[in-house]
Amino acid sequence: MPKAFITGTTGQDGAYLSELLLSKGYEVHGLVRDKEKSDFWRLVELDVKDKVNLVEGDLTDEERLKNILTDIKPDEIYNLAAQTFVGASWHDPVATADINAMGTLKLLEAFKNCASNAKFYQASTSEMYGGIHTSFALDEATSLHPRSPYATSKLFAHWMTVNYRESFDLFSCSGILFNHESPLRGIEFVTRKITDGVARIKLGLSKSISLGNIDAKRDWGFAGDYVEAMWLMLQQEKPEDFVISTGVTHSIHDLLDIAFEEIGINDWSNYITQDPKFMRPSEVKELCGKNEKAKRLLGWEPKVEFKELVKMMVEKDLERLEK
Ligand code: NAP
Ligand code: G4F
Repeated sequence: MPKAFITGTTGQDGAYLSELLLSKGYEVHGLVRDKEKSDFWRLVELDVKDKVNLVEGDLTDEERLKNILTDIKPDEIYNLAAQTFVGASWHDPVATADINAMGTLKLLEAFKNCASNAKFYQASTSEMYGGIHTSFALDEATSLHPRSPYATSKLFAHWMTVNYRESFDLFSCSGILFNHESPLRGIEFVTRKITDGVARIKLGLSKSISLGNIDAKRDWGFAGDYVEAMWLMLQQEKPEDFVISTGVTHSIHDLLDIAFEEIGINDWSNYITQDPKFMRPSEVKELCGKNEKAKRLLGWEPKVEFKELVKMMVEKDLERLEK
């Protein structure tokens, strides 16, 4: 039975990845910050909480990470833990860097010293591109220009993962994943904020949704498809970095159109307000990824399209609130 160690198990991707690996017969060990106080709602919704071996620890605690990897002896390590909210990273850049940059380096050290036969996956991000390019087919060779403390911390972790591969001949690779969403997405991110808000409006629980820059455009895919790509990257002979995206970009206007259509509203303008507190000091205006390498070498393709994704999220939020 192959053994996997996942950090960020309680998060959106950690939950879907746990479900996927369990279905493939893996023994899954998941890092959690507090066995008593952590919120396990995603693992509970997917009915996998009791099937994952929950291990207490923090990505910032190197000694603990070394002890865990020595005990578990995993075949695969997936580093998904992070301070993931871009907006919050301007308010707490130090904690963001401690977790995302230094935390990843500490895990790489634990991997090199205590589990060097394992394969290592790093959760890199399309935020590293910064949305500054005039061509919107961003791939593995495109230059990087992070525009937030979050993206900058992830850039460090990304290059450290490359560096451990090149310096120590370890199997370490990064997935440069574009935005991926699901009914398990955190409520602070714009997709879920909108689908939850729309469901509340439908049920009379709220009158409007307050947003920031609604002209932003993203390449949004389904998280369930993206964790499959993470696993495929670690099944390769050779460690390589891959862009994972749909190749299609949409604006927040498109997202609002589809979400409101689900509750029978065609003109959403009276239901949206804009608040400067949701605007970012430097915005990533547009992202679109070119996933040719993943298609060619991993045989990976996204299955769920944008419209289906938004509908799935609205339906689930309605179901939750009705309960
Ligand atoms: P998420 O839902 O926000 O989950 C983040 C996870 O990190 C949570 O389990 C959280 O645990 C854990 N965590 C935070 N700080 C930690 C620490 N100090 N020690 C241990 N665990 C800690 O994020 P996600 O959307 O699943 O994303 C997974 C990874 O992919 C992240 O690294 C993210 O940056 C990256 N990524 C995401 C996307 C996307 O669109 N979703 C795109 C590109 C890259 P608690 O429950 O204790 O808070
Ligand atoms: O949903 P968002 O907060 O996601 P963002 O910033 O793209 O980051 C997500 O995807 C990254 C991959 O590219 C991950 F690395 C990262 O961890 C995270 O998962 O914002 C999307 C866009 C932004 O341009 C933001 O300014 O939506 C805009 N937006 C407009 N109004 C808003 C809002 N974002 C949020 N969160 N809340 C608003 O009210």
